[in-house]
Amino acid sequence: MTEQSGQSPALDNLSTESRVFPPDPAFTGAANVREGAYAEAEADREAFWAEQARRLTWDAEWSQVLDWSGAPFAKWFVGGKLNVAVNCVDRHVEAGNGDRVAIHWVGEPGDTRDITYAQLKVEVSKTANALASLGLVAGDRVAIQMPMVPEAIFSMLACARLGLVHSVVFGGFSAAALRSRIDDAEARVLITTDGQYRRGAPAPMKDGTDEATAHTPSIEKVVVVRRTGSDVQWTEGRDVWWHDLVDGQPEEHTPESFDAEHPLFILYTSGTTGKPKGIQHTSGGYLTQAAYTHHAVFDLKPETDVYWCTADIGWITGHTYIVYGPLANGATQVVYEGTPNTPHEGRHWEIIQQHRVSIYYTAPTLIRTFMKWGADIPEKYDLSSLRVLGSVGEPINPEAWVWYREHIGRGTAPIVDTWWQTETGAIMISPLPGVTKTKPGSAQRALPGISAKVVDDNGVEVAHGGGGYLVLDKPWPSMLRGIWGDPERFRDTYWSRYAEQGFYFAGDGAKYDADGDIWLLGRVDDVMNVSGHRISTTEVESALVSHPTVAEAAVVGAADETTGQGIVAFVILRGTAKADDSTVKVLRDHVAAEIGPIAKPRQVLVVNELPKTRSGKIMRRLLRDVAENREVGDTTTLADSTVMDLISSGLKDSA
Ligand code: 6R9
Repeated sequence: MTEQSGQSPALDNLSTESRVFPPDPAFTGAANVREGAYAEAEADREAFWAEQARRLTWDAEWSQVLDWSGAPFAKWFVGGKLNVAVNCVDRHVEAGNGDRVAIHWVGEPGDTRDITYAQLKVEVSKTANALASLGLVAGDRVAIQMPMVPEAIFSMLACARLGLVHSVVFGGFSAAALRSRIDDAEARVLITTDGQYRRGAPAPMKDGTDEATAHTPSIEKVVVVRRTGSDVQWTEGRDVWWHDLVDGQPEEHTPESFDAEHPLFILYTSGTTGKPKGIQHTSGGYLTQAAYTHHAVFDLKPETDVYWCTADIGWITGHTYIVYGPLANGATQVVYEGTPNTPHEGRHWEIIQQHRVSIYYTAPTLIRTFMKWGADIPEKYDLSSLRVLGSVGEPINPEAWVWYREHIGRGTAPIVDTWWQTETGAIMISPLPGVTKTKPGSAQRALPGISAKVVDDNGVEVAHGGGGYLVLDKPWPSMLRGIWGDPERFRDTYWSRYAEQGFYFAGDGAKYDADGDIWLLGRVDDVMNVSGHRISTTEVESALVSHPTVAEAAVVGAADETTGQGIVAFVILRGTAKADDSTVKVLRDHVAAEIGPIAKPRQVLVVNELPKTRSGKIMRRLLRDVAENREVGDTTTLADSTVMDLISSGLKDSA
């Protein structure tokens, strides 16, 4: 590896990427974490995590750090008691930081709201009193489908305060998707808004949730925040306005202590089958790793930094790095409601300039979009406050990494490429700013206290330079505790592939470089990654075949310059259905309605046949070749070897 300062031409090829960026000594001198942390944690992993758990305020001390006797079901900080919301809010007020801004909220139309920790305590207490007044008790599930408004964060924290289990459903998910998530978790209450701002205009929200809750027997109340002021349908006795319910509540709420393993939330994510998995997280271990990683990976200095994570609270990144990690650490952060190009393409840079944002955490798909919009846009703004840049959601290509560093980070801000999953709860693999010599495109090394390996099919660790599957070979505090209502699926999905070794199978391909640093190579299962969102091929296929004109469908993720992968669907139509543009449009819209606009296929290609093996498995590899305009690969395992010619010539005819 050569060390250089980044002038070399952008290489967009992981296998030849060799640039290395050593940390600035001045940064290293003041960094939150030292190189020695790795060895220290390695020497006694449990002692290391116990020390990190002391970042939190506990009401009762634990008697055991880790109980792994029921593996793969872990218990961390056994016997310990705490209240997660008190840790994220009250204790900062008690420590004299009540006047510190917790949230600089920026609405899409330009309205703003600064919320101090003292004000946050009042809002969360009132919301907790309101939810308790609905008869909810610890352990009950509350569904939340909301845009990025402060009330969404108040709701999550109020649930945590009462021991209610929240299930946040991304605002872009369809009524059908919301309904199945509500049913699976049997949520008693749904919190939503009348509407939401999307690209400068109000769009409906409650219309969709009404469609969902028309068929959800478990929902007793729907709490509605007024955001856009648009007209909504109202179901008397069930619907209640947030302001009617919350505004008059007492500002004091006495919190209860909950067990470290008390469930905190469920978050649904796509798996390899059509049915999303309700990933379960608990309290003490989750908050410990959220707080530690936010402190270590972003080098957070709560007194001086202004932090901004651009994720939506509907995803795990929003849970851990907008709500729980930063607030547990007493950070000041920006929360932005809208899209990055509303009202103009410099919106993010304008917000960074205005709030002097020092830590910015976003996704590769957005970085590539910024690249497309042009470097002259960020150049118009003062970005000199930025000192740490983060990336999450998918592998970042070296070209985008270098652009991010040069045009946003002025060639000096360290970039942390953070690998983790809904299931891991918090960051697992990432460089540490001030410690790691960074490499464009590599997440590099498991954090102190975390262990990850790249192994072959037999579970044997591959040599430096070799590739295979990413596994996590030691339990970690914020690991998922199961899949809601389906312990068998939990074992099957994550623990059966390397049952003998007891490894957690992450579903990602990875390789070691010559230094032993880890490079993530994308999913190895049927999960696509579109703009950092996980969508399963099966989920989209089921949506397509649910349409009366479709006989059969096969879906692949094809490389896409902006979104990482784009969804390409191959469909066989029924009988007399016509293979024309209007059918294609109908099918794309149908998928958007079934799952949500993020799952809308980039292309729908009508074909007469699909390539299958003799055992009837669709050979997606060959379809991916077609979707990516490549020479079609090895077809010898096809039941009918002429199928690919038929598909290719059929596509040419219809082009
Ligand atoms: C946090 C989050 C998880 C999947 C994961 C992997 C991909 C996330 C990555 C990355 C390479 C990174 N992924 N971060 N791949 N480098 N820095 O995104 O959770 O939505 O559950 O997705 O995303 O494929 O398995 P989630």
